[in-house]
Amino acid sequence: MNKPAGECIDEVAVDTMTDPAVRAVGEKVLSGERLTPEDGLACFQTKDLMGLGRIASAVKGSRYGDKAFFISNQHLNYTNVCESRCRFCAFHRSPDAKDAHTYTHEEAAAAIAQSPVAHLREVHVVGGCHPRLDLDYYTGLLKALTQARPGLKLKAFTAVEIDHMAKGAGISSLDCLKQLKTAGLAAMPGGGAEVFSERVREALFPRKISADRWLEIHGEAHKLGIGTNATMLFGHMETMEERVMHLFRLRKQQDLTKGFRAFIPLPFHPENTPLAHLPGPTGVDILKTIAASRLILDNIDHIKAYWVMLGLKLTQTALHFGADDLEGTIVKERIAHQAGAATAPGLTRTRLVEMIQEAGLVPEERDTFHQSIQTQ
Ligand code: V47
Repeated sequence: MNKPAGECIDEVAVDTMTDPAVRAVGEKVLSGERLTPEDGLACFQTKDLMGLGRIASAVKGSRYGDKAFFISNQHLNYTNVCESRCRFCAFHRSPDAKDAHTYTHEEAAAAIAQSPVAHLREVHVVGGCHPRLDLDYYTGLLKALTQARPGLKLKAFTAVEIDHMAKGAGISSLDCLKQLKTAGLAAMPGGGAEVFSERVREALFPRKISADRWLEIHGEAHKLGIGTNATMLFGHMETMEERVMHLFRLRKQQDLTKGFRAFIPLPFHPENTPLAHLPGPTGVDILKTIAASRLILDNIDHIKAYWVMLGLKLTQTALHFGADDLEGTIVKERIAHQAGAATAPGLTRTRLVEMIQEAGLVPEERDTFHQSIQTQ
């Protein structure tokens, strides 16, 4: 499926691009040359949004043509209790907060058994770093969910949660991943990466694992055959150089362990956080970040435009700026909504299909492993 970008991009009129740095990026992409961090920075700094978008869209087109992918899935946040207390997060609660919740296995299984999604393929399972849950809770949760709907795939637990549960159990993260895999872990989501900068970590998420540790755990998962995703939370206090560094660290990790399936840029939502005075990123910034991700991450197949955080209209636009995937039906999203996301908590499969068609593209349903599913 993956043709060299040059085969599809040759009709992109590189010589009409107004920014010489973007033109140089286009020429490199055409000739199959990898971008440098300086090229990456030029993608973020350019005023030629349309030129950048045309290159990224052509690369997407060279891989997937007119297709855009989605999945019938449900998000499940088993707990909002979290001892990390990151400053960008409106989701976490202390254990004694009135609206703190932690699902029993039975409650989690019931939520999935009663899912409104007709052909549910995947559950995306994430929570906080709860001080009192043990490893049996996590393995039991995976088993209970699998029993609730046999055949379901579980994309569960960020590297942050894996580090937390391994420490609690006094075992290595590798052993922890092995036990989770045996209990039903099929894939890992990309959350918790935030932005790979010690400066920003110290200011916003000092209790969370470092970039090195996040990458190490994903590398371990890849070696066990567990595919993972990656994210970048952007539009708060990070610099463009830090974004570029984040993307290049992911590219380097992927060269080594090859297990990242998708990258999801997450635009910062400030409401109900200690950073509520910040405006969050603009639409132009979001589109540039999607396009730059597609171009820098030449070794990660899928770029998701996460409709929950982008809004439906910008998501449709992002599909023409290098993104090829929308995430899914979701049912009830909490993390972004607590931080002010104005989208619906979930979308029907029909609405996802319509959204893609309205954008002039061809919807293709996929599974957790990005394999296409024949739709009825
Ligand atoms: O880990 C937290 C981020 C992530 C805010 O892998 C925020 O398929 C914006 O990772 N504004 C959760 N972002 C979402 C996530 C995700 C979503 C969909 C698909 C996948 C996947 C992964 O959201 C957190 C954190 O990095 N986040 N607070 C906020 N105020």
